[in-house]
Amino acid sequence: MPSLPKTLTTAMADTVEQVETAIDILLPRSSMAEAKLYEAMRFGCLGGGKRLRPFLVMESARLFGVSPACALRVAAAVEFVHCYSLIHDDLPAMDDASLRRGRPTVHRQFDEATAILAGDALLTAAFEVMTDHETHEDPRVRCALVSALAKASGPRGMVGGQMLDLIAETQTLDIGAITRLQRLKTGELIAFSATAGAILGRANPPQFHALQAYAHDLGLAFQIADDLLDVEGTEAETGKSVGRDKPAGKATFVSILGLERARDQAGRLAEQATRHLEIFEGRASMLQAVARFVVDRRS
Ligand code: GRG
Repeated sequence: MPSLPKTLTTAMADTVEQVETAIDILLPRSSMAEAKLYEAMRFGCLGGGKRLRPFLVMESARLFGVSPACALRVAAAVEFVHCYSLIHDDLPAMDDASLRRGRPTVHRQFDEATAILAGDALLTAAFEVMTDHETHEDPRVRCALVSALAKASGPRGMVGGQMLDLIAETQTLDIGAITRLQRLKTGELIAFSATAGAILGRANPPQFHALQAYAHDLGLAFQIADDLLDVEGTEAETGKSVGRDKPAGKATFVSILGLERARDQAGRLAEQATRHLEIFEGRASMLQAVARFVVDRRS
């Protein structure tokens, strides 16, 4: 009898388990004098989180028959970058948050200097993992992955977006400027994740562009949903400090569009994202389902 198709919930839970195991192996405890650094890195990476970016890596890789062991290394690397960004975003100089994923933030659990170092170390560890030959036998593929992740994380991606976010605290942004800010701050890493499988599996240009277009819409839908959660979510649901010190008057998709239009827009983007994947003729159904999940989620 053929096995029943996995539901999205089961598939995401499988990824959570696999990525936790991979991180546990890639970031072992240390008995050296710097053991505290490893503890802080593990605290910031293990035990919580939806693992959305790893899921996008694993599912995009599956489309091209990439070995799950190789894909899992890239999935762990992108989660390292994501967790570094959360640790640094929570610091007193940024959001000064006390809760993350329902637990104390890394600087509260350890101390500020250790949290800065744990974030730095996670970022560099991500590139160490990606350049290892176990990630892919072809150095050109490893180089393409490193280049894409560096672009998504640095000044032309996440860090650039975070700078725009700081500037937005003192300036009024219009919808175009907010879209660009969010595209850089969260969209580029999501786009890297959804196209990493295509790089690993040497996809053809139409396949690559379909995943890029999907990721573009998914990233925006994700951010609008995040803004909606900031307004509608409870601390128990989101695991974040409520009223996360957003300066009053700071523009978001919700403050500009209003709740109703923001919800509609997120739904429309999710539908549009799924349509980009029709080229895969049903084989990308998990990626299509995750687009809906992103807008319906409560955390
Ligand atoms: C400080 C270098 C630096 C960058 C910060 C991405 C970012 C830039 C900060 C994250 C802060 C934040 C809460 C952004 C809103 C969108 C977002 C990335 C939410 C958290 O991502 P999820 O929902 O979290 O995927 P989990 O916990 O499920 O992994």
